[in-house]
Amino acid sequence: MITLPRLYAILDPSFFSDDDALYAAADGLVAGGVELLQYRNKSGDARQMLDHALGLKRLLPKSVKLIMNDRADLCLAGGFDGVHLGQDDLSPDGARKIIGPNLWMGLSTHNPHQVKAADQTSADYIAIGPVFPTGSKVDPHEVIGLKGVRDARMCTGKPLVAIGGITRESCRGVIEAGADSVAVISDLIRQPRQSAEEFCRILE
Ligand code: TZP
Ligand code: MG
Repeated sequence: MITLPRLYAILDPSFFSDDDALYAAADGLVAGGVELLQYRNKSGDARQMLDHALGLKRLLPKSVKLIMNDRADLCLAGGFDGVHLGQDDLSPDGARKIIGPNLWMGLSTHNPHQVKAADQTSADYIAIGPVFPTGSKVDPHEVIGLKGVRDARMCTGKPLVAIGGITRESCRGVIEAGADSVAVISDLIRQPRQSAEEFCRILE
């Protein structure tokens, strides 16, 4: 079983003005203590995604685990450490055929039924959310609240990542509800290094 750090940072290029700002944010996050970073790009094409992936890989220390959202092929091409799949992406079995037995695979879920199903797959961790309202996802699922995190915890022994609207203020309660890790986009954007440091301090 894998062990996840408490903070799982997600970097989405649509929140940054250009590539320099994206890489500066990545650098700041890692300086602030981030050890697990997902690259999530919902609007760029595959070529831009691979460019960013290779850029991040070159820039960041080897100790930082890099996860590619949605795309098992770009996970491999970018030399990433794992892939994160949604319910409408390649199936866990399909993605596993591409990435092999050793790279990490995460699976997004939104209710107990999906958590139980994900628990039966080769996913290394399960994400649950949105815990709170979020502005970072187009057409988000229904908010599940801390009760949704507690319910998900009852359905799996795999590492559980909570996502959606989680802030420095709310993160402690999310871990206390049973999550192993919190995935965050918005509350890391404005001051990546300082925010990451604060998350890490609060969650240590
Ligand atoms: N999946 C569920 S909520 C969400 C994703 C990708 C967005 C999380 O971003 P934020 O800004 O931390 O709410
Ligand atoms: Mg996806």
